[in-house]
Amino acid sequence: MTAIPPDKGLLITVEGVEGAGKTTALNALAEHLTARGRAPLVTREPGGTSLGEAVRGVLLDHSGDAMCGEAETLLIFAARAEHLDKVVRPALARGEWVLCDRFTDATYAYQGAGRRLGNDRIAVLEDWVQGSLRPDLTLVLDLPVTQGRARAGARSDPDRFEREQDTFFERVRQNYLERAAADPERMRVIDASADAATVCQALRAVLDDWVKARS
Ligand code: T5A
Repeated sequence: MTAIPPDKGLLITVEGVEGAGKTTALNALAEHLTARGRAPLVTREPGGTSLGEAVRGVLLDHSGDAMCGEAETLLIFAARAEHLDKVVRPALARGEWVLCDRFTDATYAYQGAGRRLGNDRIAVLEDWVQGSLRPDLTLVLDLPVTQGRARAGARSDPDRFEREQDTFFERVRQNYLERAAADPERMRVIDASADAATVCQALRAVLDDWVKARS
């Protein structure tokens, strides 16, 4: 295991099905890192730039015609290319730690598995848009689909993804778990079914252990 040089930028991503508690987790992790003198740049996908936020609006909007999976995937990678160019790569080059709410593992899970486009086509776009850039650490918040949907379901107007069937989200969840099992060094699965305080405590512990192992 290679030690992290003190001035190295790091990309840490948080993933999970709908209502897994990513936003809650990100806030807790940002606070935790800030208290340790490592205030991260917090951002999200799709989004993080003006173009990315506009694309996010298109992706989440449920009022238009149904969008095909290929168009959806290309829009996500267009937003990602802009995000990497304008926000993520410059921050990493400055030696900052970037905490990102979803990244390409979400594309494998939602478009590759959920939309059934398969991993291979996502991998081609990942290589093209990202080159060799991959997250250093990915925290996957895992919980049963029905529990996550119950948490997110309090919203009055579900977005285009939230309108999908449970079977779609089961494929999403399965893909996250399979990818994490195949890459345990980078991807850590956290049981997100407990109360928020317990989940945040578990996340802080995983992050601290991960950093400590590389110091
Ligand atoms: N997408 C994204 C793709 O399809 N492909 C991609 O490549 C990418 C990058 C938007 C959508 O984009 C899709 C996937 C998404 O559908 P998003 O905004 O990250 O992405 O998606 P959401 O999952 O919809 O984000 P949410 O804000 O709904 O969920 P969070 O952030 O996981 O959950 P959070 O923290 O807002 O919590 C939800 C509710 O649960 C409570 C919170 O207080 C809140 O009310 N809560 C808990 N309750 C009990 N116990 C806990 N442990 C709790 N943690 C949080």
